[in-house]
Amino acid sequence: MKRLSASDSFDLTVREFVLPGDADNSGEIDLTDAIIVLKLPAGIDFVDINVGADIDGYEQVGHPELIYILQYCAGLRP
Ligand SMILES: [Ca+2]
Repeated sequence: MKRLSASDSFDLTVREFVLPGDADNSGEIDLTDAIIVLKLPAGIDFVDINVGADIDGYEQVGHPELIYILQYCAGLRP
């Protein structure tokens, strides 16, 4: 095993925790997130949307996220 010294360098990837469904990155899932997602197909931009709100891995926020958010708010999701 190689010992590290002060002159060694290495790459470090830091991943920010994101809450799926949290469209406004407020730290919780609520109806505000649903409203934000509803605005997108209506053509109303929300510039600060949290792309980490994606729940299905398609790196987009849309209907699947809206359904997830509404189910979460209704207590149907843990
Ligand atoms: Ca939120």
